[in-house]
Amino acid sequence: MEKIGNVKAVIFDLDGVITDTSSLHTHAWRRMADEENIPFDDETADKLRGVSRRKSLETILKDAKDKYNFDKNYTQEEFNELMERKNSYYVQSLSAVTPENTLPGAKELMEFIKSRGYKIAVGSSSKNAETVVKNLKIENELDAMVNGTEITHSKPNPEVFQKTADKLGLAYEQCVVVEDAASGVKSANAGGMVSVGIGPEERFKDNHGRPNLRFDDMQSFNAKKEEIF
Ligand code: B16
Ligand code: MG
Repeated sequence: MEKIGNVKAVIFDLDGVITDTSSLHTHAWRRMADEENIPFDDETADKLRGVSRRKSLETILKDAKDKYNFDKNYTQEEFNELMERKNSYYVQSLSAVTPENTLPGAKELMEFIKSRGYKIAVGSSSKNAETVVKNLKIENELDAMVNGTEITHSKPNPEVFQKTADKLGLAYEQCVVVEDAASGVKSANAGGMVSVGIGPEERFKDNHGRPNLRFDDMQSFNAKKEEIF
């Protein structure tokens, strides 16, 4: 495996890369959807990786209509209440997140990358990213972080990662982005960064979402660290 070029920092996505809060997002959406009798299947859940809260609910309702003829129209106020309800369930579940909840290989990989002199950062679409990072007790390890409250355009727009590179004081091509979402890999590619996709090959089959490197999970990425960094 080739070394990763002339890069100076690694920007990690949070949900699905450092920790498995993506399953907590899914549980929270499912709880709200069940209460509302909105059909919500696993294929739709997978599309929500890296996608903003608003865009996630739009996707759930569109899929429910297209796949299951669910045809209820919500007012803007009702739509907002559904988003808030999901968020309250998600925030409740975050109290159970501890340092034990880092994905296998993630902490070791971050420590190794730091020890090799690279900067490390987090770029997340989540407005709750600070709470997650605090609960995982990794905030002191990070050289920079950008969360969902600091961006106007969510992934696949490159804003989140470009802002992170700006905070690090680095050019975009000096940064590697590690992402579990197709939308996040697109965002890194569009931003001129090196992209690493975490997840099955089928997830990244769309041309713009094709990562420079791909691993099935963080443990496999960690196993190759000495060859790459
Ligand atoms: P919130 P990431 C993303 O985080 C999640 O993957 C996505 O499922 C979620 O909808 C989004 O954050 C917004 O989260 O509702 O907490 O603002 O993968 O970019 O770290
Ligand atoms: Mg993610």
